[in-house]
Amino acid sequence: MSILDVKVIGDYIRMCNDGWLQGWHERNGGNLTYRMKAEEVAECRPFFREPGPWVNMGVTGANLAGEYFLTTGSGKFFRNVILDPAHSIGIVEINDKGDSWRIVWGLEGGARPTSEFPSHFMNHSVRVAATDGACRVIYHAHPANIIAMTYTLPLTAKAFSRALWQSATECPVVFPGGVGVVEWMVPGGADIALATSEVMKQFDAAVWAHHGLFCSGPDFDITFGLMHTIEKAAEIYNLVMSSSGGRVLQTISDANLLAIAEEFGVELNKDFLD
Ligand code: 2HA
Ligand code: ZN
Repeated sequence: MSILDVKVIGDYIRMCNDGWLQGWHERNGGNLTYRMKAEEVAECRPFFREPGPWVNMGVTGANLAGEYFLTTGSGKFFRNVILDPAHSIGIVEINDKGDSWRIVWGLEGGARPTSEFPSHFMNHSVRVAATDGACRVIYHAHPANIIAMTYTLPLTAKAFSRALWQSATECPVVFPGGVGVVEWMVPGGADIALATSEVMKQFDAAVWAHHGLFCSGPDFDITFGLMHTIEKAAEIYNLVMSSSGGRVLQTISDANLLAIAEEFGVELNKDFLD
């Protein structure tokens, strides 16, 4: 028995590899964090090592004190996670103030949690609050089509939510609240972490202009599915715009969107209807 036989570790590694296979993780692009359940921590604890030192994050999430997170490593390649988990990913414990982490498993050879750990951590903090504790996964990737859209559309939640909803009929069902947008910022620090977490108070997905996408959810399937659905819609949007030169003959109307929401019993964000 090894920690790699624990189900949640296998599921996490599978999600990393699925993202790699989608082409969303060139080089060291993207990062994935998962807030572990108490029983999952208990299953993994026999494999923990002497914890490393506490490292301050520059941000605080008091509601995450004492939690354990699975995280990808800074500078690590998603492509290598499946081959070498112990060097590519790890488990960190959060201190009782909710402002520092320490490594208890993995990230071997002096590795550290993802450079975007502050953004992930703040997003976890606001999504846990917004979902009554249901949110466990924060996923950041670099899918080409959603990034491309940030060059051609106004950087507003309304513009992106409408364009994506109208690009595929399933979209208003999968993300009826729409998606948020964060203007271009330097990645990796506390500023972009705070700006993104403001957006994530309202949305379960946030576009980072000219960079990528953050998605959140209660489990790996739902969160990966949200990333996949948004990127597929973005691909359709770009195909339509590039093949038509912007001369769209017909689209999914606001009345159509409302009809979908009614049929599927979801609450569409009315702020984004005309
Ligand atoms: O880890 O994706 O945003 C590389 C990144 C930073
Ligand atoms: Zn990134």
